[in-house]
Amino acid sequence: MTKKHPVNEKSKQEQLEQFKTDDRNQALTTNQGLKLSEDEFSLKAGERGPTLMEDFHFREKMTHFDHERIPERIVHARGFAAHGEFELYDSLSEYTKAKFLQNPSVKTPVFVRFSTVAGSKGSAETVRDARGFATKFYTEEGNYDLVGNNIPVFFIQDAIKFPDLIHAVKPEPHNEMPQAASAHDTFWDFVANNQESAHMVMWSMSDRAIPRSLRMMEGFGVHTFRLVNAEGKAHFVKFHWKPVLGTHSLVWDEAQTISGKDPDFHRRDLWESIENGDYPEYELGIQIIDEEDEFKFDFDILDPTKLWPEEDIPVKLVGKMTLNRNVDNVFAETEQVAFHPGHVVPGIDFSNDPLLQGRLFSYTDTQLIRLGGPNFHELPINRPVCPFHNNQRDGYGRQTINKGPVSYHRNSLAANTPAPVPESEGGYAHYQEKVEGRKVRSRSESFKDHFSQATLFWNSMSAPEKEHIISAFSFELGKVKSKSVQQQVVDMFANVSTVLAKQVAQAIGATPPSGEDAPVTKSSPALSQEQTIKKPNTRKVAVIVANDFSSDLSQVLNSLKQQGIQPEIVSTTLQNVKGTDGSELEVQHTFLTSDSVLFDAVYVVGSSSVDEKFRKEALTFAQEAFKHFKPIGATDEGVKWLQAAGLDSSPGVVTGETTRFTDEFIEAISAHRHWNRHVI
Ligand code: HDE
Repeated sequence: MTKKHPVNEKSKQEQLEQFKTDDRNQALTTNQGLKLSEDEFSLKAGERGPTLMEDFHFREKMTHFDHERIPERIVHARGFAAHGEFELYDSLSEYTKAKFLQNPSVKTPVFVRFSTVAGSKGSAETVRDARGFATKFYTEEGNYDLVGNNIPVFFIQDAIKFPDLIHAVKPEPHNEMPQAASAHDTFWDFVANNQESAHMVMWSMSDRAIPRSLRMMEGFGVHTFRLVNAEGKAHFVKFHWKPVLGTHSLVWDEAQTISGKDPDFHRRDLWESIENGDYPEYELGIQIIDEEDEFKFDFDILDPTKLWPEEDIPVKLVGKMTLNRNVDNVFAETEQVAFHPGHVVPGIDFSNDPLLQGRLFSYTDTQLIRLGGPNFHELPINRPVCPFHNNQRDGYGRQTINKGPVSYHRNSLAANTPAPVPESEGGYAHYQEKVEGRKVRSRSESFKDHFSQATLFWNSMSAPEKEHIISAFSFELGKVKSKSVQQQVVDMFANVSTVLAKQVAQAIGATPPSGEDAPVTKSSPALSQEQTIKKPNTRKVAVIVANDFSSDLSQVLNSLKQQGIQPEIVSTTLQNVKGTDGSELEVQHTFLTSDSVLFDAVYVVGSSSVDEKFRKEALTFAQEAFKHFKPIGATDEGVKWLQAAGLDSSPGVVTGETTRFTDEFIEAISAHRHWNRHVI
């Protein structure tokens, strides 16, 4: 397990360790184990002559390289993952017999892969998109996968529409643009003509679609599942992950700049946090509905475009997941991990949600092409921690060497083993839901309300959140070329809110709807990020310093660090800066290599011995942070610079003129953003 230490303070020894590979100190060989005497020059007929066919080493090396890539995931291609563990708070035996949910003293190993949905494998990470949040629990009864998203509902109600949705959102096929973006005609054409998407579109136009960090976003199982206890009694359940650091977002302008400045922003943040010992934590929550209450709600609990309002059906926090180990090899682990909503353990079962039912087919199917055959369960990252035995044999990439002649069930030669075991001994038995009906291709009437919960979401947003949603629609539709599609979308979202639709219409030159919104009868405060947990720890602060800085600085920096805040020094060059008292600070970033958008806050210290260029660079940092509503601190010369630029005395701007500078700056950092600031 990694020790707690800032990345930049790693000792030489540790830095060397970082580059350690399993092959260190070994002789270079071919894959057949033949030691090689040369690896830089292919075998030639004469020094300037043609390369020879018999150069088996060249051919092996090149062939392997030529086959290094596997097909990227059709969706969720861009992902990053980490290992960790899950601990239960109290036994859930009342609801489920799943062994890993019985005993709070059991730690279940987990592997979590986060992802964006639309972009290709190399796309930027801070794009506007839903995020995948897929967790593999390696339980003693087999692997359980909770394959969720950071948005609790989905665009469509039936899996058969998934290829259409994804074709619409992916780059348009005639010119392959735009990458990793929904701001184009085909996506919005799909939305307007598939109105079940209204609720999820509200979420994806909201701040939820641009998370600050993978450590600061919620996760949702989305579908209704079933928990079944040892007596065979079932309850409907929805799963939640609640981040211990709260749910926080970027602002859109910042997200777009980060896409260029650091396309790896989210994975870097996750990786560094784990290396620093700031382990990301998420609490597992469950919402439970009794089977008898299935029809008691004004929505259908099988409809994946609906959430269960937390105020009506509380989320019970049942355990905590901690991510505490980075992967050793991204390809072997993150790329080859194969999730599947159908990987369940006894005590967890499905509902008839038609989206879930379709997913239960798709995931194995996709692994067959992506991982090249039916043996992907044998890859180390996918192997259960418990033994597994069956009569499946052979296929591409088979690793197990099955012994003996018997590979069929119902046999006498191997005493009829491996044999099924009864439910009482851990055999999985499907919940015996009574099902009857005609074979139809149609949708239940109870799935036909597409706007009530989209409106609930809108009504639950704070004023800045609403503004962000209006801007997001205006941005996305502003990029749409078809006037007809623009108008169709405005007309569609007038069903959610005429305030929203009118403002978007105004921004894109469409005809606004008439009428007013009905009075608000219901909102769900849990949907707004305004009330989320706010903590200062793990926030990154750019500290802008030059030679001759004041001697008090180390005191401020130490106080920030004590709160778990991470000050990082930014200056003109990477040479250490010296204070007036002779103390020295190591510089981690220059104005060239870094940018305000990569930090949560900016602290301008400066010094009186800097030139105009330095002062301007420092102000660019502060002005950008100001525009993005971020906390800004200033002491020493920095105070004068902010005053001259008119940036002082605004909410969230703390200057050294107050006696409680450090405390107030920490408070400002904890608040994350200062929306009441006047930004032009
Ligand atoms: Fe997926 N989805 N999905 N999905 N999904 C895949 O499986 C699919 C849906 C989700 O990090 C694919 O291994 C269908 C909802 C995540 O490896 C594929 C439908 C939710 C990941 C697939 C959905 C998800 C995937 C592509 C409509 C949230 C990434 C590669 C019925 C609850 C997992 C792969 C990872 C990946 C199919 C809808 C979450 C093609 C048919 C709803 C987090 O099988």
